[in-house]
Amino acid sequence: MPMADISRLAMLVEAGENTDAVAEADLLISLGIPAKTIINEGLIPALQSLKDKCTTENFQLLDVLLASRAMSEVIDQVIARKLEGHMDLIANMYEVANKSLTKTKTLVIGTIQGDVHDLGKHLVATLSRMSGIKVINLGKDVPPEVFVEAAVREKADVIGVSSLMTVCLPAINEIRQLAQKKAIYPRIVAGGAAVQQVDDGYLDVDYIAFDAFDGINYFLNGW
Ligand code: B12
Repeated sequence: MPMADISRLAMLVEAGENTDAVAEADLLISLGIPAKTIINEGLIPALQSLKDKCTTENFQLLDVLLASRAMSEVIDQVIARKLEGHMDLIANMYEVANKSLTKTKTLVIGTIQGDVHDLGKHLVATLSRMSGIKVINLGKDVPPEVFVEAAVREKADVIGVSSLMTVCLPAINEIRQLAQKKAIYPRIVAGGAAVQQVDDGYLDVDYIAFDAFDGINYFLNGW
């Protein structure tokens, strides 16, 4: 096997080589490369490089789905498995003390209605769970009222909503009003590429997370 290297991991994920990508990530983690580096420098750039294969005019579905599978497998089989229970390594990802991870908060998370992109949301859900947060993952294409029903049922402290599709942004805006009608006042945090282009007032959310780590920092320490 050649020397482990983050750019090789990115290349393998981009090419959809799931088994080799898992092996490469496994090697990187056993060499002590932080999970945050593997995610930010290996996985995210690999998916971003596929953006031209994922437009309305040019949609190379198989390539994008294979890369998506490779990324999910690295998250589930390497990041989640190897870091589980290693609270010092997990705390390092957010630059917080270990004890911040023992606060119990409940997060209801999903991808907004109309949008089926769920890799980013899955990553946030996985890392949040590993960080001691109770996570209720509603999946993708979730209507605003379903976020609110789950938040009522679970007494959620925070609703996390993901959107990569600009056309789906208006539905995020409905969550707060629906929550207030049920007399609940959770924090609402949005993430995903589409929400970066607007402000928190437009979406009526408390916080727009720059990435998964920024969002989880907010869940742990934001209020
Ligand atoms: C993979 C992918 C797909 C896959 C998704 C597979 C899956 N299981 O998720 C498939 C093939 C299904 C797909 C379909 C489509 N896609 Co697509 N897709 C992508 C692609 C290439 C990568 C997205 C990705 O997963 N990145 C990796 C993850 C980990 O990153 P992320 O989601 O940004 O998440 C990070 C942060 O944003 C944050 N985060 C995300 N959510 C949340 C939530 C919270 C609460 C927090 C705190 C943080 C957080 O955490 C993550 C880690 O830091 C992007 C290109 C891009 N630049 O993003 C296009 C892209 C999102 N797709 C696009 C399009 C147009 C489509 C289609 C309409 C294509 C078509 N012809 O039908 C369909 C949409 C169908 C629908 N109704 O949703 C456009 C959207 C354009 C727009 N602005 O609206 C993009 C931007 C590509 C482009 N053309 O530029 N797609």
